[in-house]
Amino acid sequence: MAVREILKYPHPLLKRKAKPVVMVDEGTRRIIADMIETMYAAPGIGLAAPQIGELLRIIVVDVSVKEKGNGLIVLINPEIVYAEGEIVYEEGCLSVPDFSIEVKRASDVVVKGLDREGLPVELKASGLEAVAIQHEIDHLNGTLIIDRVSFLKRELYRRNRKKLLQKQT
Ligand code: QAP
Ligand code: CO
Repeated sequence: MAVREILKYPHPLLKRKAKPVVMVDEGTRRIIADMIETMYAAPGIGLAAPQIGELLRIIVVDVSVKEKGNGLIVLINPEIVYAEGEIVYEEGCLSVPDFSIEVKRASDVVVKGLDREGLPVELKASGLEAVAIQHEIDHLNGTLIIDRVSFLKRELYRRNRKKLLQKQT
């Protein structure tokens, strides 16, 4: 396992639609192991494969505060099959540092996909966990929270990040 570099906005890969995993094999499990390690190292509560440069439909989520690994969700080819309710949460993203925005999403979801063995799974999530799953599925479709603000605000953020990066080097 390895902590991988997290791609940051405006990296072009983050805008692309990730491809479904056709076979869950050792390579897939290796990517998942790296995603988990990278998420905990950050630390973050969710990560999508494109954030580490893998254009595949895989997400990991762990919103549990203590007992690392206890609330871990790994989903391959995740699909929301049922959604209800509303929740507004101030979201951040490891790929969009120093930015947050209130997003309205479903408060309760049922999501299906494959587990690390390639077996079908279906799970229910609510609250923060439901928010995290929807946020990570957005990544698989090339959508970031920064895409939810106006063009002008996005350009301002981009310009400030560029300046900051130049100062660091
Ligand atoms: C996605 O986000 C998410 O800007 C996961 O300086 C967000 O783990 C799911 C993070 C909101 C549910 C609700 C962001 C850490 C972590 C930052 C994250 C930062 C440090 C974000
Ligand atoms: Co994110």
